[in-house]
Amino acid sequence: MERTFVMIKPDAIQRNLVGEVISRFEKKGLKLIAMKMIQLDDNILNEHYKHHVGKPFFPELVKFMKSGPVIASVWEGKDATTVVRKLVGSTNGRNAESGSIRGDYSMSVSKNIIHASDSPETAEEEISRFFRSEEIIDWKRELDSYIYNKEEI
Ligand code: IDP
Ligand code: MG
Repeated sequence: MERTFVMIKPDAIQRNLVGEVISRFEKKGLKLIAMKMIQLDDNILNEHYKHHVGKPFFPELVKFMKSGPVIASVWEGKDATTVVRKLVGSTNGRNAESGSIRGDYSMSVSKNIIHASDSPETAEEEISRFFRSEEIIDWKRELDSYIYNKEEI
């Protein structure tokens, strides 16, 4: 089953939206297989946002992402990356579709609640950046037969 990486950003933690965000993934039927609260530093942010290094907003992005803890998590499901990106919505909260997490909770292009991997390849890279293999739990979910049909599992 595909795995994807999700990080709840400092703005969501400050705004008490952690439960709300996690709840959306749970209710959709994604399976939580790893989670921890961490304080990011320059090293990991330079790596995680390497495609944005040098852009005008990069220093502000790093400052924001270090302003408080984040919650890193791994979710498993069929086509998990695509499904999660859809639930998250587009980058700018003001343009994000209503019903998506950013569309419902963000007014900003930067303070946008959540990070989610943009492809299955990026997801694997991000998962190994933030989690050791023993922190990821391969547990059996009894409800799976109500969430997927036989061909989908
Ligand atoms: P994504 O989070 O939707 O994948 P990316 O383009 O990968 O968007 O950008 C990573 C993060 O950098 C965004 O979530 C946002 O916090 C920040 N960011 C992106 N574009 C801008 C911008 O134009 N101004 C300020 N911050 C930005
Ligand atoms: Mg991105």
